[in-house]
Amino acid sequence: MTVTPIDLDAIVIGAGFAGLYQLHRLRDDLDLDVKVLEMGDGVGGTWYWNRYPGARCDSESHGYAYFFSRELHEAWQWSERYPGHAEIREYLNFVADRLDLKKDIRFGRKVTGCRWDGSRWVVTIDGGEVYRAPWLITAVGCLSSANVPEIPGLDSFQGQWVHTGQWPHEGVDFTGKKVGQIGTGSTGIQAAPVIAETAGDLTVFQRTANYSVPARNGPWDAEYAQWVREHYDEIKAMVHSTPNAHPFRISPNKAMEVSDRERREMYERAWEKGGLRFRAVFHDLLLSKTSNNTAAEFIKSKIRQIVKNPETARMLSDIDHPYAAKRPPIDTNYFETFNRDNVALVDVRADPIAEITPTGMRLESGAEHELDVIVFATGFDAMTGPLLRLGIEGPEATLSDYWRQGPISYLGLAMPGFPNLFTVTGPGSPSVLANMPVPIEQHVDWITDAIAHARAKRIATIEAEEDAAQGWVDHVREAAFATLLPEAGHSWYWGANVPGKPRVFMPYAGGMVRYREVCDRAAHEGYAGFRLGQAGPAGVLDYAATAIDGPGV
Ligand code: NA7
Repeated sequence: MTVTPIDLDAIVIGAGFAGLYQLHRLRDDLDLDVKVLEMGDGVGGTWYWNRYPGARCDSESHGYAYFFSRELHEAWQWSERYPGHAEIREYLNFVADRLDLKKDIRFGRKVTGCRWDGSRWVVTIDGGEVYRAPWLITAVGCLSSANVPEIPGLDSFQGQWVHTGQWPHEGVDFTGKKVGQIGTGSTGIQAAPVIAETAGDLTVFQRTANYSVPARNGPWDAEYAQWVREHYDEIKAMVHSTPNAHPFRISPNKAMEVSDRERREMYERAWEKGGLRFRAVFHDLLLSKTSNNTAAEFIKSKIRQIVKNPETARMLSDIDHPYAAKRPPIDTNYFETFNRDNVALVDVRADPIAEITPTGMRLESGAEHELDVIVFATGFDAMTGPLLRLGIEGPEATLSDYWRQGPISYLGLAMPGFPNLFTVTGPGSPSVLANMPVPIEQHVDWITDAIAHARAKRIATIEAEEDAAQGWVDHVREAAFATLLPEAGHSWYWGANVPGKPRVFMPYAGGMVRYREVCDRAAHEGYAGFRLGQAGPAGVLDYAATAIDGPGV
């Protein structure tokens, strides 16, 4: 079979927040011929796939949006304090329609390989299509590669099993069923209360107990919506000036600088206010173990107050890491759910899962749990997983070979040995430690400027230098070790949730403000840390489409 490749100026992979904005910038500002290749049948990225019960963003709505356009901001109104998954898809569809983006998105395209042919990227699609372009930008998100643990016997299970990150669009009917949920991260903590409402029985299998703070979600009243519309500049300035890019300030106070009583009252107020703001009550919660202990103990005492069964309360509050050293969840009635008659908690650290049987689950002790549905709220092969599954091959090595000992990237944006490939929110960027749309916009703007620079100066290739990338990897590590984040060694920030994955702290913990400055400096210094290759006489930017052999030859 002969395939005629589709030649473009740039290819973007993924149609979530990042891919949509990248398409807009390259097409509408640089006038490039660009297509987005998207595996799903609609826009949304992470939110296209994560449709599990209770799926909702932990960032507050007014900060979880694009800030590049006042007009878009004023034309959209969120309905609740935190946006639910369906409303986020509505928002992204609204943006895509307003900017007329969908005509340049190819849906249902699963990328199977990306190979540099000497002057451009050749991207192959499951089914045979081939796209080629000198610029390739991955906008595949950090949490899009579902992690289903390899538990023996899963194939034999006669009931239904689902992963929260690949939730069936038609939903799952739990009515009257015996449901087992594995996992108590942010996802499991959101899902369990909603599943429990219709399930016959819900058993939550907990390996690591987790902190959680009430989200205090609720509808926005018209007055608040009006305030948000009228304060675009202030909200934008706020998300651009806080280290975590959320629309609230982190207190300058240290936890041990106030009296015990004051501290307790401040935590109480933050608990009532709810959400990730709890972490912002003191600025040193992730810097001082003593300070962190005060927050940890406060939350544990709340768990013990809420949960009536003392043994269940003990298991839920037996938490082994500092507060917020793993991604801190927020919830709606998570701990309260364990007071329901139809909900049970099982400690699978004390008694690990041995196998899945045709009718349920068996633990190492021999205890059997009969189940109709198993929900894997077991997280993702985060940050590197979505990139590695693209089959990226540079001139000298594949990305999986290059990252065998862990991800190496300069600024989380580009890798040595992979010219003209940019990764939005790649490993080494602040991404998941920040309110995602803000770093996404910053990355996309930076990448767009770099491509504009290259085109203006007839630069054919931009490639991160090895020294710069190694230096950045060291800096990312240092930034993490300046905090308590490394103390949760089993978190996905470390890749520890996927067996065999190298243990490297992946996101940049130095904060968005500092990160933005570093990126801007590199650009202002003529893309310091990048090797810039000049175009040959023909120029890399114009070449005719030629037929190449596709699969099946
Ligand atoms: P997480 O945070 O990775 O949580 C996954 C949960 O699943 C966590 O409780 C794990 O326990 C548990 N898990 C994973 N594998 C197993 C096995 N084999 N047996 C028992 N328990 C297991 O993923 P989420 O989807 O909740 O959240 C991901 C991010 O999405 C979140 O941080 C936000 O940024 C949004 P463990 O802790 O590893 O012992």
